[in-house]
Amino acid sequence: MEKTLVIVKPDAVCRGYSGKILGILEEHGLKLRALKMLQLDKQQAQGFYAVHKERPFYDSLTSYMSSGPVVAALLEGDEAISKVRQLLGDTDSKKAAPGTIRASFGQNREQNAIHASDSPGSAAFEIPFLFNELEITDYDPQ
Ligand code: FUP
Repeated sequence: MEKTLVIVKPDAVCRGYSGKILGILEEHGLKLRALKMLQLDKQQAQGFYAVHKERPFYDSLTSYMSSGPVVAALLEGDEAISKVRQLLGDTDSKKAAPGTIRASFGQNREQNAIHASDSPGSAAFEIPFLFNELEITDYDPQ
């Protein structure tokens, strides 16, 4: 079983889509292991997206990600990383295939409703960035 980190971004939280988005992920067999709502400050957003620090969109992205509340979730499942990325759709919500989460709930390339780890390496960085061991549960799915 693989773990992945998703963040429902401020645009989707503020428009009331957090529950719907988490519901879609659960319906597709992803098991919720940890969940929390928080607001990142600019420095925390910069740390989370440090991999993009040389990119032209870094300042705007990290300002946006610290502009409002987010919902972070640790999900587990068979091939969870690629499965969730498929459910997300293209980075740019306007180009994402109909039915994908970003097409349904996002608005553009930056305000694209949801982040998800894109590799085992990024999941290994992102999960402990947002959750400590006490916040991660385990249970048998019914
Ligand atoms: P993704 O893995 O689909 O989230 O996309 P990327 O890793 O390419 O980009 C990271 C974040 O930067 C995305 F959520 C969207 C944002 N971004 C921009 O705001 N502008 C760009 O030109 C490219 C990405």
